Amino acid sequence: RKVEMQLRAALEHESLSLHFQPLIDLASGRIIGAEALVRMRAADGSLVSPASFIPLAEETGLILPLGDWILSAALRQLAQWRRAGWDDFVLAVNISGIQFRQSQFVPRLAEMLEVCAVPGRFLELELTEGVLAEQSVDAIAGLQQLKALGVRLAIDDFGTGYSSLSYLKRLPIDRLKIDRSFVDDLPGHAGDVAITRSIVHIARAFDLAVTAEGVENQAQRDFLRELGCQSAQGYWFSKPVPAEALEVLLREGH
Ligand code: G
Ligand code: G
Ligand code: MN
Ligand code: NA
Repeated sequence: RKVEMQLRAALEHESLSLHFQPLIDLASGRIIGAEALVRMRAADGSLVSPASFIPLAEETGLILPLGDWILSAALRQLAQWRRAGWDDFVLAVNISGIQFRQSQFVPRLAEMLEVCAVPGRFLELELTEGVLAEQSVDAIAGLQQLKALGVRLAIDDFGTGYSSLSYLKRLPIDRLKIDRSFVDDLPGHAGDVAITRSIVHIARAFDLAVTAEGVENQAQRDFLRELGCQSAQGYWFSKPVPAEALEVLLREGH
Protein backbone atom coordinates (compact mmCIF):
# COMPACT_ATOMS: atom_id res chain seq x y z
CA ARG A 1 0.00 0.00 0.00
CA LYS A 2 1.07 3.54 -0.66
CA VAL A 3 1.31 4.71 2.93
CA GLU A 4 3.23 1.59 3.92
CA MET A 5 5.78 2.14 1.17
CA GLN A 6 6.09 5.79 2.13
CA LEU A 7 6.67 4.80 5.74
CA ARG A 8 9.34 2.20 4.85
CA ALA A 9 11.09 4.78 2.71
CA ALA A 10 10.81 7.39 5.44
CA LEU A 11 12.42 5.06 7.99
CA GLU A 12 15.29 4.43 5.58
CA HIS A 13 15.84 7.98 4.43
CA GLU A 14 15.20 9.81 7.67
CA SER A 15 12.36 11.82 6.20
CA LEU A 16 10.71 11.64 9.61
CA SER A 17 10.69 14.52 12.01
CA LEU A 18 9.17 15.51 15.30
CA HIS A 19 6.91 18.42 16.01
CA PHE A 20 6.33 19.65 19.53
CA GLN A 21 3.19 21.03 21.12
CA PRO A 22 3.78 23.11 24.26
CA LEU A 23 2.19 22.14 27.56
CA ILE A 24 0.99 25.24 29.40
CA ASP A 25 0.64 25.76 33.13
CA LEU A 26 -2.77 27.45 33.32
CA ALA A 27 -2.09 29.45 36.48
CA SER A 28 1.08 31.13 35.16
CA GLY A 29 0.59 30.80 31.41
CA ARG A 30 4.12 29.42 31.09
CA ILE A 31 5.38 26.50 29.04
CA ILE A 32 6.26 23.62 31.36
CA GLY A 33 6.78 20.91 28.78
CA ALA A 34 5.81 19.65 25.36
CA GLU A 35 4.37 16.63 23.57
CA ALA A 36 6.37 15.17 20.69
CA LEU A 37 4.29 14.26 17.63
CA VAL A 38 5.84 12.46 14.68
CA ARG A 39 5.61 13.76 11.11
CA MET A 40 6.49 12.05 7.85
CA ARG A 41 7.55 13.92 4.75
CA ALA A 42 6.37 12.38 1.50
CA ALA A 43 8.49 12.42 -1.66
CA ASP A 44 6.56 15.46 -2.94
CA GLY A 45 7.50 17.36 0.23
CA SER A 46 4.06 17.30 1.81
CA LEU A 47 3.58 16.18 5.43
CA VAL A 48 1.64 12.95 6.00
CA SER A 49 -0.42 12.83 9.19
CA PRO A 50 0.35 10.16 11.77
CA ALA A 51 -3.39 9.57 11.97
CA SER A 52 -2.98 7.72 8.68
CA PHE A 53 0.38 6.01 9.17
CA ILE A 54 0.44 5.06 12.89
CA PRO A 55 -2.43 2.53 12.56
CA LEU A 56 -0.69 1.10 9.51
CA ALA A 57 2.64 0.98 11.32
CA GLU A 58 0.89 -0.97 14.08
CA GLU A 59 -0.59 -3.47 11.62
CA THR A 60 2.69 -4.10 9.84
CA GLY A 61 5.01 -4.13 12.84
CA LEU A 62 6.80 -1.05 11.51
CA ILE A 63 5.73 0.65 14.75
CA LEU A 64 8.73 -0.98 16.46
CA PRO A 65 11.49 0.65 14.38
CA LEU A 66 9.35 3.79 14.10
CA GLY A 67 8.78 3.91 17.86
CA ASP A 68 12.51 3.49 18.47
CA TRP A 69 13.27 6.30 16.07
CA ILE A 70 10.71 8.57 17.78
CA LEU A 71 11.98 7.88 21.29
CA SER A 72 15.61 8.38 20.46
CA ALA A 73 14.94 11.53 18.40
CA ALA A 74 12.81 12.92 21.24
CA LEU A 75 15.49 12.19 23.84
CA ARG A 76 18.24 13.71 21.71
CA GLN A 77 16.18 16.86 21.32
CA LEU A 78 15.40 16.96 25.03
CA ALA A 79 19.11 16.57 25.87
CA GLN A 80 19.91 19.47 23.55
CA TRP A 81 17.28 21.69 25.17
CA ARG A 82 18.58 20.77 28.60
CA ARG A 83 22.10 21.78 27.57
CA ALA A 84 20.67 25.10 26.35
CA GLY A 85 19.33 25.73 29.84
CA TRP A 86 15.73 24.54 29.50
CA ASP A 87 16.31 21.98 32.19
CA ASP A 88 12.98 22.10 33.98
CA PHE A 89 10.95 20.88 31.08
CA VAL A 90 9.12 17.55 30.64
CA LEU A 91 8.88 16.00 27.18
CA ALA A 92 5.97 13.64 26.51
CA VAL A 93 6.14 10.87 23.91
CA ASN A 94 3.19 8.77 22.69
CA ILE A 95 3.75 5.04 23.03
CA SER A 96 1.76 2.47 21.10
CA GLY A 97 0.54 -0.59 23.03
CA ILE A 98 2.47 -2.86 20.68
CA GLN A 99 5.64 -0.95 21.46
CA PHE A 100 5.01 -1.09 25.21
CA ARG A 101 4.35 -4.84 25.16
CA GLN A 102 7.62 -5.57 23.35
CA SER A 103 9.86 -7.38 25.85
CA GLN A 104 12.88 -5.20 25.07
CA PHE A 105 11.02 -1.92 25.50
CA VAL A 106 12.21 -1.04 29.01
CA PRO A 107 15.87 -2.06 28.60
CA ARG A 108 16.10 -0.16 25.30
CA LEU A 109 14.59 2.93 26.86
CA ALA A 110 16.98 2.65 29.82
CA GLU A 111 19.87 2.58 27.37
CA MET A 112 18.59 5.58 25.42
CA LEU A 113 18.20 7.61 28.62
CA GLU A 114 21.74 6.75 29.58
CA VAL A 115 23.21 7.57 26.18
CA CYS A 116 21.48 10.96 26.20
CA ALA A 117 22.21 11.53 29.91
CA VAL A 118 18.62 12.59 30.51
CA PRO A 119 17.20 11.83 33.98
CA GLY A 120 14.10 9.67 33.57
CA ARG A 121 11.82 12.15 35.33
CA PHE A 122 12.04 14.59 32.39
CA LEU A 123 10.49 12.03 30.05
CA GLU A 124 6.76 11.27 30.17
CA LEU A 125 5.25 8.36 28.27
CA GLU A 126 1.65 8.67 27.06
CA LEU A 127 -0.27 5.42 27.09
CA THR A 128 -3.91 4.92 26.23
CA GLU A 129 -6.48 3.35 28.49
CA GLY A 130 -6.52 0.20 26.35
CA VAL A 131 -2.97 -0.61 27.41
CA LEU A 132 -3.70 -0.02 31.07
CA ALA A 133 -7.08 -1.76 31.11
CA GLU A 134 -5.32 -5.08 30.51
CA GLN A 135 -3.76 -4.99 33.96
CA SER A 136 -1.90 -8.12 32.99
CA VAL A 137 1.02 -9.17 35.16
CA ASP A 138 3.41 -8.20 32.35
CA ALA A 139 1.83 -4.80 31.80
CA ILE A 140 1.95 -3.93 35.50
CA ALA A 141 5.55 -5.13 35.76
CA GLY A 142 6.42 -3.02 32.71
CA LEU A 143 4.90 0.10 34.28
CA GLN A 144 6.78 -0.53 37.51
CA GLN A 145 10.06 -0.95 35.63
CA LEU A 146 9.43 2.36 33.88
CA LYS A 147 8.79 4.03 37.23
CA ALA A 148 12.06 2.53 38.49
CA LEU A 149 13.76 4.50 35.69
CA GLY A 150 12.06 7.61 37.04
CA VAL A 151 9.99 7.96 33.86
CA ARG A 152 6.59 9.65 34.23
CA LEU A 153 3.42 7.98 32.95
CA ALA A 154 0.36 9.70 31.50
CA ILE A 155 -2.98 8.28 30.41
CA ASP A 156 -3.76 9.78 27.02
CA ASP A 157 -7.31 10.36 25.75
CA PHE A 158 -8.56 9.82 29.30
CA GLY A 159 -12.26 9.03 29.50
CA THR A 160 -12.65 7.61 26.01
CA GLY A 161 -11.50 4.03 26.61
CA TYR A 162 -12.53 1.32 29.01
CA SER A 163 -12.74 3.71 31.90
CA SER A 164 -12.52 1.25 34.72
CA LEU A 165 -11.23 3.64 37.33
CA SER A 166 -9.87 0.77 39.39
CA TYR A 167 -6.53 0.98 37.63
CA LEU A 168 -5.92 4.44 39.05
CA LYS A 169 -5.36 3.02 42.49
CA ARG A 170 -3.28 0.10 41.27
CA LEU A 171 -1.06 1.56 38.60
CA PRO A 172 1.77 4.09 39.01
CA ILE A 173 0.21 6.87 36.91
CA ASP A 174 1.38 10.50 37.09
CA ARG A 175 -0.98 12.39 34.77
CA LEU A 176 -4.44 12.25 33.21
CA LYS A 177 -4.88 13.87 29.81
CA ILE A 178 -8.50 14.88 29.31
CA ASP A 179 -9.49 13.93 25.79
CA ARG A 180 -10.16 16.76 23.37
CA SER A 181 -13.71 15.47 22.71
CA PHE A 182 -14.71 16.61 26.23
CA VAL A 183 -13.08 20.02 25.81
CA ASP A 184 -14.51 20.93 22.39
CA ASP A 185 -17.93 22.05 23.66
CA LEU A 186 -16.85 23.67 26.93
CA PRO A 187 -18.14 25.65 28.69
CA GLY A 188 -21.62 25.47 27.17
CA HIS A 189 -22.27 21.73 27.20
CA ALA A 190 -23.53 20.56 30.61
CA GLY A 191 -22.49 16.93 30.09
CA ASP A 192 -18.96 17.84 29.09
CA VAL A 193 -18.72 20.28 32.01
CA ALA A 194 -19.67 17.45 34.37
CA ILE A 195 -17.16 15.04 32.82
CA THR A 196 -14.33 17.54 32.82
CA ARG A 197 -15.02 18.59 36.39
CA SER A 198 -15.11 14.94 37.49
CA ILE A 199 -11.77 14.17 35.86
CA VAL A 200 -10.15 17.21 37.49
CA HIS A 201 -11.52 16.07 40.86
CA ILE A 202 -10.33 12.49 40.32
CA ALA A 203 -6.87 13.78 39.46
CA ARG A 204 -6.80 15.86 42.63
CA ALA A 205 -8.03 12.96 44.78
CA PHE A 206 -5.32 10.67 43.42
CA ASP A 207 -2.68 13.41 43.48
CA LEU A 208 -2.16 13.25 39.71
CA ALA A 209 -1.29 16.01 37.31
CA VAL A 210 -4.08 16.81 34.85
CA THR A 211 -3.95 18.26 31.35
CA ALA A 212 -6.83 19.36 29.15
CA GLU A 213 -6.20 18.68 25.47
CA GLY A 214 -7.50 20.53 22.44
CA VAL A 215 -8.03 23.97 24.01
CA GLU A 216 -8.89 26.18 21.06
CA ASN A 217 -10.33 29.34 22.56
CA GLN A 218 -10.15 31.69 25.49
CA ALA A 219 -13.50 30.65 26.94
CA GLN A 220 -12.31 27.06 27.23
CA ARG A 221 -9.00 28.18 28.73
CA ASP A 222 -10.70 30.42 31.32
CA PHE A 223 -13.24 27.78 32.25
CA LEU A 224 -10.58 25.10 32.76
CA ARG A 225 -8.38 27.41 34.78
CA GLU A 226 -11.28 28.29 37.08
CA LEU A 227 -12.09 24.61 37.44
CA GLY A 228 -8.59 24.09 38.83
CA CYS A 229 -7.30 22.17 35.83
CA GLN A 230 -3.57 22.55 36.18
CA SER A 231 -2.35 22.46 32.60
CA ALA A 232 -3.49 22.45 28.99
CA GLN A 233 -2.49 22.02 25.38
CA GLY A 234 -4.22 23.17 22.24
CA TYR A 235 -4.26 25.43 19.22
CA TRP A 236 -5.18 28.40 21.45
CA PHE A 237 -1.63 28.27 22.83
CA SER A 238 0.18 26.68 19.90
CA LYS A 239 -0.16 24.01 17.26
CA PRO A 240 2.51 21.30 17.23
CA VAL A 241 5.58 23.10 15.77
CA PRO A 242 9.15 22.22 14.74
CA ALA A 243 11.83 22.36 17.46
CA GLU A 244 13.16 25.79 16.38
CA ALA A 245 9.68 27.31 16.61
CA LEU A 246 9.22 25.90 20.11
CA GLU A 247 12.55 27.45 21.08
CA VAL A 248 11.26 30.84 19.93
CA LEU A 249 8.23 30.43 22.22
CA LEU A 250 10.47 29.37 25.12
CA ARG A 251 12.76 32.36 24.58
CA GLU A 252 9.82 34.72 24.51
CA GLY A 253 9.20 33.44 28.03
CA HIS A 254 5.79 31.99 27.42
O1 G B 1 -0.44 15.28 15.50
P1 G B 1 -1.55 14.60 15.25
O2 G B 1 -2.06 14.72 13.90
O3 G B 1 -0.36 14.96 15.34
O4 G B 1 -1.53 13.02 15.67
C1 G B 1 -2.52 12.16 15.21
C2 G B 1 -2.54 10.90 16.02
O5 G B 1 -1.29 10.21 15.89
C3 G B 1 -2.76 11.13 17.52
O6 G B 1 -3.65 10.13 17.99
C4 G B 1 -1.42 10.91 18.12
O7 G B 1 -1.50 10.40 19.44
C5 G B 1 -0.78 9.92 17.16
N1 G B 1 0.67 10.14 17.20
C6 G B 1 1.31 11.27 16.85
N2 G B 1 2.63 11.15 17.06
C7 G B 1 2.81 9.90 17.55
C8 G B 1 3.96 9.18 17.99
O8 G B 1 5.08 9.68 18.00
N3 G B 1 3.77 7.89 18.43
C9 G B 1 2.54 7.30 18.46
N4 G B 1 2.44 6.03 18.90
N5 G B 1 1.43 7.97 18.08
C10 G B 1 1.57 9.25 17.64
O1 G C 1 -4.07 11.30 20.62
P1 G C 1 -3.22 12.46 21.03
O2 G C 1 -3.79 13.25 22.13
O3 G C 1 -1.77 12.12 21.23
O4 G C 1 -3.27 13.38 19.74
C1 G C 1 -2.85 14.67 19.67
C2 G C 1 -3.51 15.18 18.40
O5 G C 1 -4.32 16.32 18.69
C3 G C 1 -2.53 15.60 17.34
O6 G C 1 -3.09 15.25 16.14
C4 G C 1 -2.52 17.11 17.50
O7 G C 1 -2.09 17.73 16.32
C5 G C 1 -3.98 17.36 17.80
N1 G C 1 -4.29 18.62 18.48
C6 G C 1 -3.55 19.27 19.39
N2 G C 1 -4.17 20.40 19.82
C7 G C 1 -5.34 20.46 19.15
C8 G C 1 -6.42 21.40 19.15
O8 G C 1 -6.44 22.40 19.87
N3 G C 1 -7.46 21.13 18.32
C9 G C 1 -7.49 20.04 17.51
N4 G C 1 -8.54 19.88 16.73
N5 G C 1 -6.48 19.13 17.49
C10 G C 1 -5.41 19.34 18.30
MN1 MN D 1 -0.92 12.29 23.15
NA1 NA E 1 -5.06 12.60 23.67
